[in-house]
Amino acid sequence: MKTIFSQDQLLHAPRFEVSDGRLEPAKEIPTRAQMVLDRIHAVELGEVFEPNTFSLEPIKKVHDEGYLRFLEGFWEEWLAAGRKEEEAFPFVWPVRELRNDVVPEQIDGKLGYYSFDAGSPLGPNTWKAARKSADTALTGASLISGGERTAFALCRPPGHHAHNKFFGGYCFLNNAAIAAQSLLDSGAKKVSILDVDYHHGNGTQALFYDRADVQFLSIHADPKAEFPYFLGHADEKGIGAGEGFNHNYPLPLGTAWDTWSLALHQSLEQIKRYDPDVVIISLGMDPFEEDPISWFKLQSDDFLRLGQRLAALGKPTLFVMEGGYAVEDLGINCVNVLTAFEEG
Ligand code: Q9C
Ligand code: ZN
Repeated sequence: MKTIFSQDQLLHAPRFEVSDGRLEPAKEIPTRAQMVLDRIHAVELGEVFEPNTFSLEPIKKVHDEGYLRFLEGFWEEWLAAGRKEEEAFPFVWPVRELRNDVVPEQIDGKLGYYSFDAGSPLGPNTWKAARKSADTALTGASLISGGERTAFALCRPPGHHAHNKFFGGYCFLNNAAIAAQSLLDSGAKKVSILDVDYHHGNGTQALFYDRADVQFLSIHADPKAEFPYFLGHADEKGIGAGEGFNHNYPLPLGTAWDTWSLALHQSLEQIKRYDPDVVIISLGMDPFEEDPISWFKLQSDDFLRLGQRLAALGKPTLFVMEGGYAVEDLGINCVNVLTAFEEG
């Protein structure tokens, strides 16, 4: 299997995150990608190559232009405002009765307007890394459009929590959504996105919620108990033309393969019914039992089973990396999915 990755994706290197009511060491760190790369080389999964450089056009199909301009110019603006901190945290948001139709002019106002949490600091190279991560996804999509059965976009920073105009959950650009849109623009009529990250893919869901050309399915920790808390319930089915094309499988904390795989089975049945031209897997490795911030109980061998089941769909499949924070095992688990898929 071909892997796409750029060293520029390592340039986003947050030190801290606000989580669980306090400042904690950042979890979404460059080592994650390095561990996956090391394993890819160790098992000789296949060639690893640089993403192509794309214009902003395919990214603008998914993200608001003002949002993209904000991300691109943020660090300069931060310094111009006299800030000396090495990374920037939002701390005020336009929730409920507050207005979200006027973009603030001041830097902290903008930060809050364009985000939904304080877990995803912006640093000097966040834009550069996020842009490369999106290019990695776009290159993966172009391989599939060009006739490859599969490809692995080693995206980092991840993407599935990012909405049209706000970042959060370590995500800035929604790589899987950008890839899906680009596949549609290259001739695919229907794309399914199956999100197996431990956290609900709120951004991806929202981006395609009113559309029938992208089916979204997510197996994740019940948002009543887990981040992102405010989206991902079972009754979210899509709206308008998108009604019936969104499927959430919220599961209790502590879920192991027996129950998790039932949700997987249901997702795969829905995908078969939809009969997409391409499947995108939002590949979060945080359902793993030793993940430090997650509470599912999948084991390393279960990721082989996941790869086999995905292969059985028999569809062109693009893997897009999302979360997964048990860095020691991240490479093994991730590459388990990919090797089992290839052999399946
Ligand atoms: N105790 C991804 O996996 N922290 N993002 C939640 C809850 C944020 C995860 C803390 C988790 C974001 C891509
Ligand atoms: Zn996650």
